Amino acid sequence: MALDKATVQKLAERLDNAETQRKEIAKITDDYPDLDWDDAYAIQDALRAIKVARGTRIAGLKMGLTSHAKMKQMGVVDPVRGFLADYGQVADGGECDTAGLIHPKVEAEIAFVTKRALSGPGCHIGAVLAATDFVVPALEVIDSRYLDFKFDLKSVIADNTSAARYVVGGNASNAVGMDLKNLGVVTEKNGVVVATASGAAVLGHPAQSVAMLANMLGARGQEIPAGTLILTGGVTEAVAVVKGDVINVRYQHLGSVSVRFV
Ligand code: 0L1
Ligand code: MG
Repeated sequence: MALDKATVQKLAERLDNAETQRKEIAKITDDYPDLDWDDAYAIQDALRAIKVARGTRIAGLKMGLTSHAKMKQMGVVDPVRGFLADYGQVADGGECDTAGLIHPKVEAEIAFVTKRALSGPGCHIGAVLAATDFVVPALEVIDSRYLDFKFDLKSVIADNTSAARYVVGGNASNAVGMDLKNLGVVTEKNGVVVATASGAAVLGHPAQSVAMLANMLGARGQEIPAGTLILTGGVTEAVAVVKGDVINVRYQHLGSVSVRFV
């Protein structure tokens, strides 16, 4: 690690303040260009600890930048992982208050819920499908705390991968027997189709994203616990939204999820 504990804590507090005060900040690597991967995840862990100490419950885990469309959009080359906070939940068909966000964007995601713990290294799609309780349609509202939504990979890891809000649909389906790779996804904004993709956009198969998460955690001696909700990453590039927009995402076989921005 390039950073000491006090600096990690200071940067986590800076990011937490940016989120709670809805203020864009310069990306962390502007001030700390030597930040390494361990530092980036240590800042994310410290950010999580700050929130938990304040009473936040961790509601799930997420993978980000798992599709080529997203990687290209953000100019990065590797997937990242983060956590979902309880206060980020928005009901399906509900309202998302833009007053609490800086520059929100929406991405359609396929979510998994585990029934058994998953650990790496060596976790693969087969192990993920065997340990999956069900899959559900979801969408994530991401909101970078960085100026103009611009960052590098290490800065965005520290910023909990831009996690902000999420909507999970209630139509649970068995992953076994479901062709998740060829499952079509259509995102509509204000009734107009703005993005389309299939499940394969996420690392070839969305279960591969869960396997990658288990392997990333396994490298740090951690696992995905049973009963964990996991967002596997946007299947398409993210769509910018403002107050008044309505997003509806339709998933072949899985149902749909929607949210209105107010
Ligand atoms: O969930 C995501 O794919 C977001 C990862 C972080 C990059 C971004 O903010 O687009
Ligand atoms: Mg996402």
